[in-house]
Amino acid sequence: MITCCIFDLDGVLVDTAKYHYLAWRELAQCLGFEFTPQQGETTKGVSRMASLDIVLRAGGMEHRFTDEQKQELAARKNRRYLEYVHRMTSEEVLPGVLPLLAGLRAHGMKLILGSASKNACAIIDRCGLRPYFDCIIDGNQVSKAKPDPEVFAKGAEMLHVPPSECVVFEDAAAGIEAATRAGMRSVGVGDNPSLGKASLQISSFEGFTFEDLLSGIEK
Ligand code: B16
Ligand code: MG
Repeated sequence: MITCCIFDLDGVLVDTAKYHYLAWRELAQCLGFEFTPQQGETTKGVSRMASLDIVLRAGGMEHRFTDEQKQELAARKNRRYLEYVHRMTSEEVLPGVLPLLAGLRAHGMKLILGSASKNACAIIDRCGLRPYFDCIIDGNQVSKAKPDPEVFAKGAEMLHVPPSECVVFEDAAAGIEAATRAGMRSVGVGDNPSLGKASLQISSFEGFTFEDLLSGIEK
């Protein structure tokens, strides 16, 4: 039985990956090197400081900065990223998301947002998504990044739902692993072969309904 759906944010409900990438690329350019779209892919679902390490490694600068300087670089990237976020609107909610969230609520599902992002609240407010969620767990409330199950386990605990009744929607392999380690089923969203370990994989939410979810994960 499924009573609770947990949604990752970036790459599942909205496409903020493009803004993360632009902000990281601008930081890299300021430091004097290029950060390619392929390298940007590897920051998806990864925490801010771990993403900074990926960027610095791409420029051969992983040992150049003190921890304090790295905090300042991450803060600089985040200020730039927030300039993009503050221009977001509900137009940027990905296709099929709103009908699915409304359908899940109509069937009495509890809905949780489970994101690694410390900016998750700003994003869902900008995009009008906050009213759909019973509980929000973001990067400010967890100490261990995915694939650690903390973010999903904490959400289920807050709503007193057993993990076996939860299904997690994720676009990153680390998120699918986190769901499995939390004892939850998962839906991989997107065509990336790295999502193959999910209980069900779908290309997008377009046309995807509560009934499709039930039949897909019970297989
Ligand atoms: P912030 P998710 C993740 O969000 C993003 O996928 C990842 O690219 C980003 O580095 C991370 O949040 C931290 O974001 O810098 O805003 O705290 O996919 O878990 O919703
Ligand atoms: Mg994601």
